[in-house]
Amino acid sequence: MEHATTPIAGQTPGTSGLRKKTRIFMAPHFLENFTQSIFDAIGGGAGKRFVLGGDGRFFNAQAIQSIIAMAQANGAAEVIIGRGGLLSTPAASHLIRSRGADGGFILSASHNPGGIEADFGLKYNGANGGPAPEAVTQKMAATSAGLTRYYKADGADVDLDTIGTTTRGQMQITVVDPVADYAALMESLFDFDAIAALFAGGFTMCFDAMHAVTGPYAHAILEQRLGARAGTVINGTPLEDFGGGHPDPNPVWAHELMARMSSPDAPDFGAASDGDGDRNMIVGRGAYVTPSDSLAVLAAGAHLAPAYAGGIAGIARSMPTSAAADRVAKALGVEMFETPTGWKFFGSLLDAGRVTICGEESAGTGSDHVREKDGLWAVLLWLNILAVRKLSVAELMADHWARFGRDHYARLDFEEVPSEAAHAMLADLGARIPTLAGTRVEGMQITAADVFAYTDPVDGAQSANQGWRIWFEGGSRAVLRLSGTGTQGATVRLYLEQYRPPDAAGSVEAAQVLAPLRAAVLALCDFQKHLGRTTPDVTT
Ligand code: G16
Repeated sequence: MEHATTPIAGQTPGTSGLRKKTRIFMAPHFLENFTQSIFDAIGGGAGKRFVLGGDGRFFNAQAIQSIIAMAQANGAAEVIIGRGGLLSTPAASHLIRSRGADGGFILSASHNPGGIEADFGLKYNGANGGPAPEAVTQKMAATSAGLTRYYKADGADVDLDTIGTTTRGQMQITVVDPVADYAALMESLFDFDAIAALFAGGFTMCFDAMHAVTGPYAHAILEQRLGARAGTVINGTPLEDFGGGHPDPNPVWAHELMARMSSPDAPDFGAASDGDGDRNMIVGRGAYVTPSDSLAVLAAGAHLAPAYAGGIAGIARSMPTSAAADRVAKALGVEMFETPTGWKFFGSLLDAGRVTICGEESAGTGSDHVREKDGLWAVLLWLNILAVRKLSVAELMADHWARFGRDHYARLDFEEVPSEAAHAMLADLGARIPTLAGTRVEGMQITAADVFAYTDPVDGAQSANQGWRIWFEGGSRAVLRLSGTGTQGATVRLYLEQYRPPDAAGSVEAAQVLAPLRAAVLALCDFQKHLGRTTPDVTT
């Protein structure tokens, strides 16, 4: 049935789909407008098959019912839905690929909080299982700006809790177990016997699912299949508001896990995942592993898992991610790529077989097994490597740094700052970028500065203005960019990085190594003048 509507401004998908306050998504016609823009941008839904699921946050089930009715009215042949409306982002990516679907609708605002006063999101992934490329998201934005009608069928809600197939009009509705296919994929990649033997030998672990979507996946894979002791998974029941927390796996938001990992009876290994299951955090007993280091360790040890035993084709990392993985690529003699922030930029490299492992400083790592980052995949590869090498996390990191040196790293987040102030600060910096090389700030010499632009080596697509980069004497680097995933005001991210070779004397904390660089950049950009503060909300 055709419904008349009026365009709603501001429906421009960001780094990872459209994220807004839940109440905005719940406003009359909003979800429908954006969903119709997706159908229009992909050339309509007629005869197509779609995967559909979300992270279980507030409004998930209602939104799924609306999208089912719209898929029917747009002529779709089938929708494949996770039972209860649940699918983690990597599991959805896998289902799109394994079932040969044309694409998928994933409902999540990722690591942002859930609830009627919190956040909601919708993104569309294409037939390769990955986030829609920029050309398609731009089409969605343009379409939504001029939309005058959408199509939505009438009818009763679909039963999402019973596995099986039903029909509605011309459309088949297939409800599947959200975990089964994904668990089988993981079993095909990793040495489950070696990991099971590790647990059987007394190895202990704590996995914090943060009341988000990975709970059922982690219970099934870690506890039931691999034999980790009961209670290994904490906060394992998905809740509409994630128990009131931010399902963001970093030391600030996963404080329950961090407290356990530094207690006298800490388990051997700790990990957490986010709202939709694509991000991960790795922590050993008293040893937090930065996402950039985790990417490097996984790339260096991937050959220990059956799926990667033949070696990896190459590695890709987002620009603000540290150069730790570059050193591994060099040692392995494989290609290394530096892409803009956003998993979608890895898609063409993965599809072309140029890279096998990808990762980002924002706690995402993954491989060519799907086209999304994958939190549990990273955890299982870590377990596989630990099971083979028989080292603790701290020992493995020490071994890695002794071989490659260490890229000290920190990300400082200034959240919910007034959008105009953030843009003014960065415009001011941008205007000075061409003349910065050779100048000094706070006693530190700037050696180069630019605005990052990227040309996709496979399809030639160009992306400009992807962040500001400043290099200082001694090889340190600072990067500034605006977050594309916030839902309130602007978030300024400042990334700091300094390499120390394996033979550098003494062990020094990252904060100490990075202090002069931090002071220089805060002064250079005048955070105090523009944002009224120099202290970040979160440092990871
Ligand atoms: C999303 C993308 C990631 C990207 C991150 C950046 O993550 O999927 O590829 O690294 O955004 O976030 P920001 O722009 O805030 O720095 P997620 O987990 O939110 O989907």
